Amino acid sequence: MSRLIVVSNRVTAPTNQPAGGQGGLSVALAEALREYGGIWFGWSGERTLEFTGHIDMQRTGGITTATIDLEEQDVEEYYNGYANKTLWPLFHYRIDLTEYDRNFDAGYARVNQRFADTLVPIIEPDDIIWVHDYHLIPLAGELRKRGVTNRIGFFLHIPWPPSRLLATLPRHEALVETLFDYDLVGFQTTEWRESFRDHLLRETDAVEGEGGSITAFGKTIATGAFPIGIDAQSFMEAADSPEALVIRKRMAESINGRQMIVGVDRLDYSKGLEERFLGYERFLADNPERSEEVFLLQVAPPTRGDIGSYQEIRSKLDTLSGRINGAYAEFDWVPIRYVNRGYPRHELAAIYRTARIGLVTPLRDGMNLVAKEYVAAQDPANPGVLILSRFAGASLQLTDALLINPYSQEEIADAIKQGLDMPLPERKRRWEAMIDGVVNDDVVKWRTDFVEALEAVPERID
Ligand code: GDG
Repeated sequence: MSRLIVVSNRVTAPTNQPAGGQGGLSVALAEALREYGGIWFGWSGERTLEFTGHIDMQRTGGITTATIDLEEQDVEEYYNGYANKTLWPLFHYRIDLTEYDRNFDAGYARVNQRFADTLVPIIEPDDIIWVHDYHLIPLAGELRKRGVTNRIGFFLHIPWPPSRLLATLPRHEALVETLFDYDLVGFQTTEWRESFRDHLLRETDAVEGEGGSITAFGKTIATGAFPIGIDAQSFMEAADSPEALVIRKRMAESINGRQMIVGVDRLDYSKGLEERFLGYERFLADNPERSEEVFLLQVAPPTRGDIGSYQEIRSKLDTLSGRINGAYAEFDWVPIRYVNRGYPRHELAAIYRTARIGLVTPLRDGMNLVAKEYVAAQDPANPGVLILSRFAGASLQLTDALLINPYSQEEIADAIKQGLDMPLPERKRRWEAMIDGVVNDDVVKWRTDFVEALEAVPERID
């Protein structure tokens, strides 16, 4: 049987602690890696003065991780630069925030070469390699240059942008072409896959074949949509765990009979937090007689704090939450509880369970796992209401949520009102229509479907 090698920017292997703050992704990948006797390869998160190429191999939580340190300049140009100042905003349709800088290109290419140089000696002939996300698009090309003929798959966790936006990226042709060094390129939804295909049909002489295959640049690759899911079972159990019950009791006391609306997001401009606060303010302004019945708990742990656009959104939200609270609060009530830190997963599950409304309003999102976690954490006898942006990949699956356009404050405000007033039978009907998908299309199914599709790709002939 072949081994699986997973490659991602950061390695987030599960620890041995059972109640750790682990994400579903790392748990699901770790499980696959254990089954396949595989390795998880990536950046350690550590910075060194000079790149050494030393690989730190460890057995953690039953799997093998292989990590390398990067130079300060690598982190600046590759991670903070090309990945998060160029590709992330561009792929989330924010060309206003996209920085185009040749030094970033150089750093991105260099780090992908470094990944390839250090990975090649570890690869055995039968291994299959699964590369994750926008940080590592050129990795297959670099591996091919070094003679690697193994099967290599790529999964993009974020959207694929419209062709006209991608065309603003200098040397986008080379970035797209290098995806043809993979055997399989997977997207979260058919929408992003079609966007990729449309770009190829517009800009190249690509031909679409059977079952999602595309031929261009003299090579044929398989493509497909593989919607990522959550570890639903363990999330449902987390919401009912004794630790969660303690939190739920504490929350119930603090809520004091009010209805809670919850948002949980990394503090990222793609998540539509500003629009969410403004939409909620509109609800307060439109419904003064109701406003003290509710409050919004927004959990937003900061990320990518070295980057200017992240510092700006953080300071905007500080100002906005302060202004709204200043304008509407009473001596015994504040409309927004805004928290800039993360919670352990079981506490998060307890928070979702307690919230009458899950408010998920990204301006653009590859999938959005918070929406699925909110659904999984609900009490079947008394489920809450999910309000979900049409521009999240998850909206293609969670069609029984209240789907809104996050750019419209009115739509957010109206949906909040509708969610608060929604009778129990309708809440149950909508929740029941969503929960089966969340449970069945879980993170294990995503991983199995991808790996099976990669194994099924015919041998390359180039
Ligand atoms: C990218 C794509 C795609 C958040 N706050 C806390 C916390 N979280 C966890 C959530 C959820 C995860 O982080 C966030 O996942 P999302 O999917 O919502 O968004 P991104 O981080 O942008 O993820 C996205 C995803 O990749 C997977 O492919 O869905 O579209 O952008 O699991 O629960 N977890 C804990 N405490 C927090 O305070 N423990």
